[in-house]
Parts: sequence; structure tokens; C-alpha cells
Amino acid sequence: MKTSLITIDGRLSASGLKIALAASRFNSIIVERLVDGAVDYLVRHGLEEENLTLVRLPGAFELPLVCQKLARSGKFDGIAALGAVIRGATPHFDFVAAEAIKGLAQVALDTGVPIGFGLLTTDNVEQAVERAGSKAGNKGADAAAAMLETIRVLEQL
Ligand code: INI
Repeated sequence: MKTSLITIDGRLSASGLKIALAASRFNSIIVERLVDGAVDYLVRHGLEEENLTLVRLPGAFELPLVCQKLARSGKFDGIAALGAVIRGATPHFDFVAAEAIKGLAQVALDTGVPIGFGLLTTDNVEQAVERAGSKAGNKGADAAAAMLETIRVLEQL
């Protein structure tokens, strides 16, 4: 890579940031693992626990509204949205998943507050378990990592 490039990279220190996790109760067995993964990632990257707020909400459909309120409050540098929509669990999977995804993207764009996307959308429970701390890693930790990097990149732009 050319060394003369101006490159902006996010530092991965969470120290001094104020972060909210918004976590749905639906499919809580899975979502708790996502919460654990996000907390573990953030604390290992220097976040002081007193700067971390965990908000519980009913289901994925409620994530955008809760994240919008958190983002507009001005109290948080970033938010990680954590939930699990599992196709087998309901015929309205597609509606719930689509509205949650669209809504979360809209909140980030409207408010400028980075939102880590930690909403699993899977065909079955096995796939969700794989992404909640087993074979396929932990998407809660991944969402926290993406949020942190985005916060630090935006600070420099
Ligand atoms: N909410 C989820 O978070 N995951 C799901 O899989 C799910 N399914 O399958 O129905 C789900 N539904 C609840 C929805 O998010 C709302 O909480 C509910 O409709 C009340 O508004």
C-alpha cells in the first residue's frame, strides 16, 4: 500500500466513552449471550463499567424506537442494538426483521450516533446459537466492535 495515503483509522479504545446496549427480551437465551459478548468486548477495550447502560425492551420491533430515544438523549457516544429474530418462531419473521433493520439504519443516519447492529436474523435456533458465542463467534461482540470503530472514525472526520 502507498505510504503517502492519508489514512484514517479508528483507535479501539473505549475509555471515556458513554455507551448504551439496547437488548430485546424475546429469545432471551440467545440475546443474553449477545449482551455478554458486547460487555466483555467493551470492558476489555477500556470501557469503564459505570459508563455502560443496559436497556431491556420487549422485542426486535421495539429496538429502533428505543435506540432513537437513546441517541437523541445526547447521553451516549454509541449504541449497540442486540436481539434475535428467528424464522421458525413466527410467521411474521420477515416483517419484524425488516422493520427492525430499516429502523435501526434510519436512526443512525438521522441522529449521527453510531449503532452497532447486533440483531441476529436466522432460520432456526441452531444458527442463532452458533452466532451467540459458539461456532460463528459472538455477534454481540462484533456489534460492539463495529460501533467502537465507527465512533473513533467519525471523531476524526
Ligand atoms: N421479536 C424478536 O425480537 N424476535 C423474534 O423472533 C420475534 N418473533 O419471532 O416474533 C419477535 N417478535 C416480537 C416483536 O419484536 C414485538 O416485540 C412484538 O410484536 C410487540 O410489538
